[in-house]
Amino acid sequence: MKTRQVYGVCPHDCPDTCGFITTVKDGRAVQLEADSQHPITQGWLCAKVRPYLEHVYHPDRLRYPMKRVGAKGGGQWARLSWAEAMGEIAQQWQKIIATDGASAILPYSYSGTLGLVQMSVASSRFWNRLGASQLVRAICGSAAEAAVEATLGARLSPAYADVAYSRLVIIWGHNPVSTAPHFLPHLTAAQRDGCQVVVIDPRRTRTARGADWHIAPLPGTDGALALGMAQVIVAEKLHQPEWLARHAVGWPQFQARLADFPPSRVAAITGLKEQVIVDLARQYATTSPAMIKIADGLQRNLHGGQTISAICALPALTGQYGLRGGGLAYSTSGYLKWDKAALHHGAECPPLARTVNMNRLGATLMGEVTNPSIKSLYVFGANPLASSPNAGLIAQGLQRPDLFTVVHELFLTDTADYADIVLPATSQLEQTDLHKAYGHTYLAYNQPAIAPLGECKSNWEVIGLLATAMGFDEPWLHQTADEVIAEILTATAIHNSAVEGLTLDKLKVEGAHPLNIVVQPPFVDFYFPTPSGKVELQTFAGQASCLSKYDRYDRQDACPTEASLTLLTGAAHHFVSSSLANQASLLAREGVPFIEIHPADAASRYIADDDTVIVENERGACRLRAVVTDTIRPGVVVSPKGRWSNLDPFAEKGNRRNINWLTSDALGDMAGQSTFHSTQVWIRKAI
Ligand SMILES: Nc1nc2c(c(=O)[nH]1)N[C@H]1C(S)=C(S)[C@@H](COP(=O)(O)OP(=O)(O)OC[C@H]3O[C@@H](n4cnc5c(=O)[nH]c(N)nc54)[C@H](O)[C@@H]3O)O[C@H]1N2
Ligand SMILES: Nc1nc2c(c(=O)[nH]1)N[C@H]1C(S)=C(S)[C@@H](COP(=O)(O)OP(=O)(O)OC[C@H]3O[C@@H](n4cnc5c(=O)[nH]c(N)nc54)[C@H](O)[C@@H]3O)O[C@H]1N2
Ligand code: SF4
Ligand SMILES: [Mo]
Repeated sequence: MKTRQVYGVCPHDCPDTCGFITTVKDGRAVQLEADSQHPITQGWLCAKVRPYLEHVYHPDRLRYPMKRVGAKGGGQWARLSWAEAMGEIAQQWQKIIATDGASAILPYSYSGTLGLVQMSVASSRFWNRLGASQLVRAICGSAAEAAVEATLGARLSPAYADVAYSRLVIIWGHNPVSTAPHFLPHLTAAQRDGCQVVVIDPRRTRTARGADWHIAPLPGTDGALALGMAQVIVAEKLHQPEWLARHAVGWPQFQARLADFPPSRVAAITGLKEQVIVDLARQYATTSPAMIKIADGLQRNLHGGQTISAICALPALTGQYGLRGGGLAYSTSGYLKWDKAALHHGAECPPLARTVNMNRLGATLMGEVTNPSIKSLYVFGANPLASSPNAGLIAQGLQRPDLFTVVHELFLTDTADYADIVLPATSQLEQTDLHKAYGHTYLAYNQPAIAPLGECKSNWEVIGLLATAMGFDEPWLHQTADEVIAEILTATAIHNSAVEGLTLDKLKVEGAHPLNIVVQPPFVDFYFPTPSGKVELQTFAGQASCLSKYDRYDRQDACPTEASLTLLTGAAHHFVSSSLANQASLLAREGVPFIEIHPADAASRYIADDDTVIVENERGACRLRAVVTDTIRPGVVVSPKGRWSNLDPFAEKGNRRNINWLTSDALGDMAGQSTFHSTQVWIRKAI
């Protein structure tokens, strides 16, 4: 018997990007364990990924290409060879290109894997060469990314371990116990050493349960809360005018805005007591180092951009940027930007085609996008019918008889159900990739541990086949994954010292490798890579910012009307978006799809714990199990994202839905941001 151990990387959309080691016996993966040497993973994996082999060897894995027979969504399939599948796709696309042009083809991909090859390169090169519509990738954190980059110049973030220096941590609209678990040991150690932890979240999350102080504002009002804090800090002269004069621009304009945000008004907007706003402002301004830690759930609303830009101003006000244990912790993505020319080969492609915002998929398919309208959709590494907003409209779009849909997937997901052709995808154990992280600064190579199951192929292999089928012979569409990695590493090293010396050969040798980062903690040299070299508290060209008028805070979408409730749909503890949400052991732990409701809101609707309820609004309706709990503030209901409607236990009631049948597909105030959390719903007991 031959046994070997193979280093791999968790591909999921999670800032921790853990290292794991797979034991392979006679070609079969028999054990998957955390890499005990990985500085972030530290020998343990989260509850979601511990049973990863159940995911890899799930009996429902797709193993060969298939073609729809019968009606769309009818569940009838016929097996195809890869050659037949490619032939059919190329034939359909040639026809579409001849009549409508290549921009009638829309590739839709997102976060199934975060790898350099299987995500970034597979979603750009070929599609640019084809001239397909460009997908605006704004479903997750585009407003925060834009606001942080405009204010600070780059997404740079302290190491998890730096929290050991913090005396105060404000975890703002972020739930790291579920969504960044390897931050937690550092946080609890700091807390044991006397660091105060404040969590700001409309619900008492797993993270809030461990905090010293939990503050629960109305959703979507955090920008006003930040400006209210700033108003108190300045009124009480707790700010750092010299720091601001030296290291910030836009301070006079920012200060002028604060007159609109006295605690009395902010209390009315946020639903918090005035004293809470004043106390929080004082504690923040008088404790140092003080870290504000955010992620993306906080900004998935109509004013996400304004919110994050107001929050980014606070560490400038108090001179916290550049202090170890202070400043803003958001994302480490800015330490390593891959060389764009090597990534995309854009200069060798036709001019980029028009853009389509992924949050508007349903509307796009149903007529919002014309000249040409979308005639073919190619989905990979994404499950839009389960994970994208206003899913009912997406379902309608996917049923259009004139839409040719191809889905490259590991499973027959909600989206794959409506495909014309389904292609089987490899799991992370069956493919090669390179992973940087957005929560830390280690780079790691994912070795394939086992041969592809059945006829499964990786995203990049399929791109090569599609390129051949379409007659594209550019060598950069036909490299191996290793060749892609080597090319991009070499090109990037020329202008980014972070990867200096990190060659493919070196990366292939066991585990994670640290990037060469000289400026730590971020901004310790007070250089901010903005146009001015300073923190920019400005109105960003044509976009919302902390200097915009907060007219929208005047109680529109943020606050429920008397009968409606604001719906929050953040991360489920046991899934990553809809990935893994078909795995029996994880489904058992997460339970029947549920919605949490405050006892007062439940009582006034005659809803008892465990009742089946109908949640509805103008976009759609969905059946869920009610969980009556005081862990959320009145006026707000919570139902975690990720459920597959094709596994809906209420399906026999004609449901076959998930919560995204109700969520908003409006765009936010910055960077085309999704607005899942700007959703109002009504709830009644199902009879
Ligand atoms: N277990 C698990 N981990 C995940 C994921 C998952 O699905 N499951 N998803 C991954 C992905 S794709 C991402 S982007 C990250 C997201 O990571 P997080 O941002 O930490 O996760 P979310 O649950 O989306 O949002 C965090 C919190 O924001 C709160 N919130 C929502 N609106 C508001 C608001 O207006 N104000 C305030 N103060 N709080 C608000 C929600 O109640 C929620 O508890 O997590 C990643 N990790
Ligand atoms: N209601 C609500 N919905 C949300 C959110 C919310 O807060 N509320 N959050 C949003 C956020 S933050 C995000 S990031 C999105 C995520 O949305 P998506 O990016 O659509 O992520 P998933 O739903 O996990 O679907 C990923 C799919 O990729 C497949 N996959 C995995 N690896 C591979 C691979 O190597 N190749 C191929 N071809 N397929 C692969 C998986 O099987 C899975 O079906 O969801 C969003 N949805
Ligand atoms: S989901 Fe996150 S915490 Fe879990 S194994 Fe993957 S990277 Fe680590
Ligand atoms: Mo996300």
